[in-house]
Amino acid sequence: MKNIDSITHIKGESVYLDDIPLVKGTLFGAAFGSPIAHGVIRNLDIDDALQQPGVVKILTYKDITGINQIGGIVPDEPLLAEHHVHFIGMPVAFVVAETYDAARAAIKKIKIDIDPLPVITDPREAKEKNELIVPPRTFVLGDVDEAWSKCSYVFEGIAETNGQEHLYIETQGAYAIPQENASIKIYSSTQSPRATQQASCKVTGLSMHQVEVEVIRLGGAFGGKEDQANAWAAMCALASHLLKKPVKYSLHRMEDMVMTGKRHPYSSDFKIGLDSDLKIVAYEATFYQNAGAAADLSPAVLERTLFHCTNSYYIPNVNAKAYSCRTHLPPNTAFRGFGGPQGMFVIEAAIAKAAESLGMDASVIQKKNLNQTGDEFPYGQIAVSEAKPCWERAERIYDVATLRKEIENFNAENSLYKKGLAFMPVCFGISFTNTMMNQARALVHVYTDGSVSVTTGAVEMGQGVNTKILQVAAQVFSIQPGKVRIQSTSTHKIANTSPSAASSTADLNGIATMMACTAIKERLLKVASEALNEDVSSIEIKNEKLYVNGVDTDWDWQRLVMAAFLKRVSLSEHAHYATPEIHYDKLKEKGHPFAYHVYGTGIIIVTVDCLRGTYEFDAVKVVHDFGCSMNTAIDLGQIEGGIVQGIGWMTMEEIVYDKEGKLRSNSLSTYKVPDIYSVPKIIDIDSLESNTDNLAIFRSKAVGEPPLMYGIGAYFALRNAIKAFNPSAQISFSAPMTPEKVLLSLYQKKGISIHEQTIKYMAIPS
Ligand code: LUZ
Ligand code: MOS
Repeated sequence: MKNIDSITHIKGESVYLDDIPLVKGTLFGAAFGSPIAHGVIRNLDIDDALQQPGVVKILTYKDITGINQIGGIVPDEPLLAEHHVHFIGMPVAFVVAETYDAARAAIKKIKIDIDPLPVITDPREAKEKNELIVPPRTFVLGDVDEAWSKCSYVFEGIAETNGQEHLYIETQGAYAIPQENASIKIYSSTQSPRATQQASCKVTGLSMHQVEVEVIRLGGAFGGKEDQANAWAAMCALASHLLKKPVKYSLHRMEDMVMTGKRHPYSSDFKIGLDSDLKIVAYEATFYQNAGAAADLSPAVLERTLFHCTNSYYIPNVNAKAYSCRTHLPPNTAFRGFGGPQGMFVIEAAIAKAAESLGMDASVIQKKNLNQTGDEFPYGQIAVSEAKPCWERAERIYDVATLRKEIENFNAENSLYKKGLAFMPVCFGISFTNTMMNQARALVHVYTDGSVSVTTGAVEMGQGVNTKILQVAAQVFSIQPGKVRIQSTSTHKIANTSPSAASSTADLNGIATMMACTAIKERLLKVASEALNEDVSSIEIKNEKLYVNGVDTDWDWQRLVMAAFLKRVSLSEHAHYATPEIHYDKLKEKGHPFAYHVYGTGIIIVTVDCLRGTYEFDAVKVVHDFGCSMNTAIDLGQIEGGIVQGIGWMTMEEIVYDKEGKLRSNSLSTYKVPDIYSVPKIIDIDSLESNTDNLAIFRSKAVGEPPLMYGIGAYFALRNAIKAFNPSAQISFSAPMTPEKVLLSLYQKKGISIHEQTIKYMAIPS
């Protein structure tokens, strides 16, 4: 089935925040952000700005009617700065005017005096100064200290990954409209209507039943709107509450890039030990997460780094420690993979280091250590499925032996172009790591004309979740998809939702929908059974027709629904689903946090232009564990998009903050994202069908985040191509591998670091 949004998308009729018709009298807001990364506010002068034409009001923390706090996990984030500022772009004031132009012009007239304080941008420096967001976490399996002595080889190193801008096409924004009796309706581009509602309530002092957050759909989110959609909604809510006027704020792209957090950069230490058979015996890792200036979701992201620190491998002795380090950057936040990719990069770097030191291809070590059913993850969960089937199938169907020969021949024949290949296995745990969040609700109404309305907590953000939920309802009732409509997501209809995140939205909300539809169907069948005087078990609905013992009746769906209504049988149901079996003990750091794992193996092939340092990806060939896909078009789209986004993170996307904490890559002219030309020429996706994991909706495994991590292979494919040109290159494990870094590595001389060489090349003769 096609994505139900495809027609309106193509016609430009899909409704995003900026397509919602404006209510008369709507005012427009814009936030004034701190120009300095760290300091004490001495004076804020808004008098001049207030005099600007069209300006209605300028809100500061003093205007807050509730509490000045929007921190989700840790209460460390004021909506508007009071005395301290902690990052450039930290909102200090909210200008409300008759137009955006007027609001933004007034911002330029605000004067602020700040006594600067020292700025930290490096997580290791923050750790040294004991600037931690939360206490560190440590995952332990076996005993590494004892294991080192059993290792034939031990390697150590450092691995670093930079951040990543979400670059959702629709920027952050919200529109608050006052309702009668001091209540407010907010349209928001949020992944988490409940969190947006809660933050708006805290700041205004209103109760949750007075504030409705409604979401029609988002123009992308990727985690960037899991927590960071709240501030703008709270500002609009506060202004509309005070002024009794509708207030809207859609961020300008450059405001969005400066003021919001991104994927967390990490700097990590690793130590890996192997026996003579190349089995990984021990692995030690220390992760320094660059959390930015406030907690946001960092503690949860940190946890997922640890959960995924051994990726697809079984390692009997593990000690992994993670620090969430407070720096003076915008609070970093959720981003597809949620810390998992950062953890996986480090184990892949450790394996690559071992392989390069031992003079072999990393895939030899990777393959030998893939986990198997029955193996224990460092957090205590026992694997019920395994990594090998995807890997072996990929080797076979993509004929890797021949691919390698072709690459060898190509590299022998070409001196200025070199190819590299890397394997990237992925194992990703599905469920919010915070067990409490794994719950969802669905509200289903069957109307008397036979049409069906479904409302859940799921937010459609381009991932196709509404299509999948529609399929669930159509399938359970056995009616045409056209009879089902998925309604917008609203906190008044479905309360206390978890964010649409963690790849779990279709599972959680889909199963709740299945439960609600099943309950209604059971009542309908009972009505039919009484009317036809047949046993319930003999009756079934198929394609909108009623069958008794497989024989057609003259009853159709429509008649059945009406019969139930006339008998005063409820045609509505509100169902609640909570993932069974999962639990986690944070004190012991052991449990069974995931409903299941998604596996896959990607093979990435790159060609490097050794004169220019530029590169193209020839192919990404994947075997992905779909379980049993509900919608192949949508799932393939998720995988293709994830791969390209992962490659972007690993190669060209380079976030640059200077020492003062100022974002230098603050627009699309200085921050390069993959375009259509950087998409691999071939993306082959083969599906491995598995059926061991029945906690997925209709056994269709989650597909949102896992494929991003195939992109990590891009980094290692590039290393291999560089080594084919310059075997002595000492390349640090530092992503992204931009063309500049590739070029420097290609021509790196023995014993000279890239850094020294850059200085040499860039030295201007005096
Ligand atoms: N969000 C969250 C997530 O709050 N908890 C998670 O475990 C998670 N995992 C992936 C993406 N978002
Ligand atoms: Mo996410 S990183 O699933 O919001």
